This record gives sequence, C-alpha cells and structure tokens, in this order.
Amino acid sequence: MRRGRPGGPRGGTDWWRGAAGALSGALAGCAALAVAELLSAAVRREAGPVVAVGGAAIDRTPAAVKDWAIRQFGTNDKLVLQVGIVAVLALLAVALGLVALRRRGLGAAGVLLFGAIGALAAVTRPDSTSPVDALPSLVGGVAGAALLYVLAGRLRVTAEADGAEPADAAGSAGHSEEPPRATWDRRGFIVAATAAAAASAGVGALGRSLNAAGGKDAVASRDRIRLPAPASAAPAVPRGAQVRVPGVSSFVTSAADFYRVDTALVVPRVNADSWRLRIHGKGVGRPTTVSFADLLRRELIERDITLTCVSNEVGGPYVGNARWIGVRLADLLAECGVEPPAKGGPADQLVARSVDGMTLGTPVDDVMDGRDAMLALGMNGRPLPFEHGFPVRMLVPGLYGYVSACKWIEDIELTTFDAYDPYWVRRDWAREAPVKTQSRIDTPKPFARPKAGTVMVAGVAWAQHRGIDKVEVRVDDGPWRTADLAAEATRDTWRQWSFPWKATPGGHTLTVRATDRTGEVQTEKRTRTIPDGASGRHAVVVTVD
Ligand SMILES: Nc1nc2c(c(=O)[nH]1)N[C@H]1C(S)=C(S)[C@@H](COP(=O)(O)O)O[C@H]1N2
Ligand SMILES: [Mo]
Repeated sequence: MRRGRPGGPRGGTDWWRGAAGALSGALAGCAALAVAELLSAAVRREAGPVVAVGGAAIDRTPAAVKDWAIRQFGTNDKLVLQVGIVAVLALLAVALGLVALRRRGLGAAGVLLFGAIGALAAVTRPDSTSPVDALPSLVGGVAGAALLYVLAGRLRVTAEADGAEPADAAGSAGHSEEPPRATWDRRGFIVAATAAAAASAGVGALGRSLNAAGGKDAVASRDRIRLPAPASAAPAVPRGAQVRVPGVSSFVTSAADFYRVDTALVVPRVNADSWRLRIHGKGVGRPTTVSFADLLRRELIERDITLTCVSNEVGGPYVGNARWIGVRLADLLAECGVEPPAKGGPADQLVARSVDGMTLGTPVDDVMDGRDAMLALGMNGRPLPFEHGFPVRMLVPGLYGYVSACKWIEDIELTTFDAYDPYWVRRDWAREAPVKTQSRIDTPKPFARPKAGTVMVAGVAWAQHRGIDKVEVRVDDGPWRTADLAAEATRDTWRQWSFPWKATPGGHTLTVRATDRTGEVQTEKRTRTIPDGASGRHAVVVTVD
C-alpha cells in the first residue's frame, strides 16, 4: 500500500513524481525533435532545429574558439557540436519537465519558446529561401508542448481519498499534523509516457529514413556523369615523386583520406542536372549562367593541385594533393567580358557563393594571371564527392582554401575588396592569403623510439605556385643539412623529401625547413593560424634506443 520509503512516505512520492516530471520533459523534447525531423524531411534537411541552431552557432563562434575546436576535434568538430546541442537541449527539456510539475502551462510555453528559437534560426540561415523552413521547429515545438501539458496533467497531485487516515502511516505516528497523503495518476502517466515514447521513436525513425533517402536525385545525377577525357592532360607525375620510405604521405591523396574543412552540418546534395552557375557583377559585360552540361562541353583541363587549409597548424594534417579535372576559370571569365585589374578591369575581387550560403573572396588578378585556376568537376578520376563540393567547386593553386576553393558553388560575383567582405574576412581572417611555404616531418612520428643506426627521416613540403627548391633537416642544435628532394610534379603540388639520419642513442629533436623558388626560407617565427596561416618550423622529438 505504502510506496514511499519508511519514515518518508511523502518524500518518496515526491521523488517519483519529480523523476516522472523530468521524464516528461525529456519525452517532450524527444517528441519535438522527432516531429521536427519528420517535417524537415518534407521541407528541407537543413531546416531541422539541430542543424539550423548548429549552423547559427558555427557562424557566431569566435574565430579563436572555432580554431580551438578544429584543433581539438579535427574533422569530428561538427559531430561534437551536434552532440553538444542535443545534450544542452536534453538538460533544458528536463528542467522544463520539472517546471511543469508546478506550472504545466509555463513548462509547455517553455517548449514552445525553444521551438520558436529553432524556427528563427532556420529562417535566418543564409541558405534559407522560404519561411516554410520555420515549420519543422514550430510544429515540433507545438507537439512537444502539447505532450508535456498532457503528461504533467497526469502528475497533478490530488488528496488520496482512501489513504488519509493518519493511523495508516506507520512510523509517522509522532507527526500528528502530517498533511493528507498526496497521490497522482501513476497508471495514466505510465500509459501516456509509454505511448509518447513509442510514437516519438516511430516518427523520428521515419523522419531519419526519409532524410537519408532525400537527395536521391542528386546521387543519381552523380552516378550518370561520365567525365570525358581532358583536352589538356595533367603533366605526367615523375616516377621519383614518391619517396620509398614507409610512413610518408602518399603523393596522391585519395578522396577518402582528403581532409575536409567546411561549415556545412549536412553535406549539400546538389542535383547536377538542375545545377546552374551564375557569373555576374562589376565589369561583367556578358553576365552568363552555365549548366553542368555546358561545362562538360568545354575544353577540360586536368591538373595535380595541392590544397591547404589556413587552419592547418605547423605539422598539421589539413593538406592534400589530388588530380582535378575541370574548366579554366580565366577563360570562362574572359568570355563573360571580365578584365583583371592588371589590365584595367574594375573588379579586383571575385566572390564565390555556395548553395549553403558560404562566401569566399579571391583576387581576380590571381585567377587570371595564367595559373590553372579552375572550376573542378572531378577529383582523382571521378565526379567530385559530395563532401568535396559536388557538382562543381573552385580551385586556385597557391591560395588557401578559404579564399579560393568554394565547394558547391552556384554564384560568382565580380566586385571589389572595398565593397564586400566574405564570410571568413568578416570573422577576422585576412582578405588575401597565399599559402605559406611549409614542410612537415611524416616519419619518424613524435616520441617514436627508432634503433640507433640509419633512420630515414622523410615528409612533404609545399609552396604552391612557387615550388619547393630545397629542404633541410637539423638534428638538435646541429647544422642544417640538405635533404634529398623527390622529383617535382609541378610547382602547384607538394614535394616529398627524405634524409638518412645517422641516429645516435638518446633523445633528439628533428627540425625541418623548406626554401621555395623565390628563395624564401621557411621562417622560424611561430604565428597562429589566424589571420593568414600558421608559420614556424615542424619539429619532432624522438628517443633513439
Ligand atoms: N561551400 C564551402 N566551401 C568551402 C568551405 C566551406 O566551409 N563551405 N571551406 C573552405 C575551406 S576553409 C577549405 S580549406 C576548403 C577545403 O576543401 P576540402 O574540404 O575539399 O578539403 O574548402 C573551402 N571551400
Ligand atoms: Mo580552410
């Protein structure tokens, strides 16, 4: 009969009721997210509350924090963010469940408020084109609020009609003024909560599978693409470009191993058949819109180009080299009537915009100075992977990705640096950012324990569009000694190097530095990645046995 612990029947009842309140909040949160997931499948994947709030959070994260997050979590940064958002939502939902125990209207209103916040985030995302994007969060909020209201109704306390005699409460005989035993509708609550949990799981699972199936047309459009042979093939990679030392990065980075850095919480799935690229703006005599088929009909060039992220720390992993196939951007621009500032054109900045609202600004002079700036359609012999910008991305050899390599591109506007600051520039990164001359020790790994004798030290060096002229290695505070350079593919690719080191027992520090073709030696001055890329020299500490 008595459900509480001895000596604390009311305390026991309160505990269970409190737990039920917390559970109600959590269930309301799940129901809201499940309904939102289902509706986002109907509206737009990117309109779901977690993605929208996450995107808004990314855009508002101070550069230093974002840099830290990329350093800490690497390519998992987005997963960590989403798990974080869900954890915060869970805590808030539980808190609202507890509020609803006392004031169920207030608890329900709280859930509605979060729905409204999600809706606001969704419609203010740069890629949102319709107020319909508010629906998933709004309807989810209403569903969650209604559920919390109903569940909290089961938790309302009423005086227990049959158990009110004080004598019944053994052990509390001394407390004569104990109030009447309170009770709430346990059965009703359990039934309602179970039904709500089952319904949320079903709705959520349906939404998930619909969302996963979404973008099928984009996948099909990618599967249908046959990349023609390029009119201008990539220069053959010399056999000696890959050093034969285990542990050195492969000269060509596979799509699967290629680093990924972007702000997209869900990878855009663009249908190549309906994709269009618009070229317009200052000094564009013939504004043009091209389709994917238009690009395929043009002369294609194929080039090996090494891409580097400005967020790459000295010795870091955000650099990769692939064989890209695409159209020459300078030719396309020239056909649209664009003249670079070097030839008197009025626009000095090319702003590329992606389907997810990202903007990147590139100097027009760099794009049109004869280098192989391209609109890439293929990577390592296949259409671009969705993660790397399908159907079309930009690439400009020699510039960091954030000022040149727009993925999922849909718009190119010619403008000036004075008139417009793109996404990262608004967040304190530099307007112009040529890649800094860098080198990395791939092997031995930090804290490795090689055996005394000849140890092969090897790695990569890059100074895209200038080329690598020399790499040197220093052991402890000894002299700089020239490493063996692997054959160069082109000055737009990284270059491998190796150094046979006569290793003596004990702890040693290996340091590397590169010199580019302009004669510039990689500086020892350490700088942070922001605003225009990390500088300094990579060093590795090992213990020789
Ligand atoms: N649409 C879009 N394009 C983008 C970005 C982005 O966030 N969104 N990030 C840029 C940055 S910072 C880099 S370093 C490169 C990385 O390209 P990858 O992911 O294919 O390696 O893409 C660039 N293009
Ligand atoms: Mo980047």
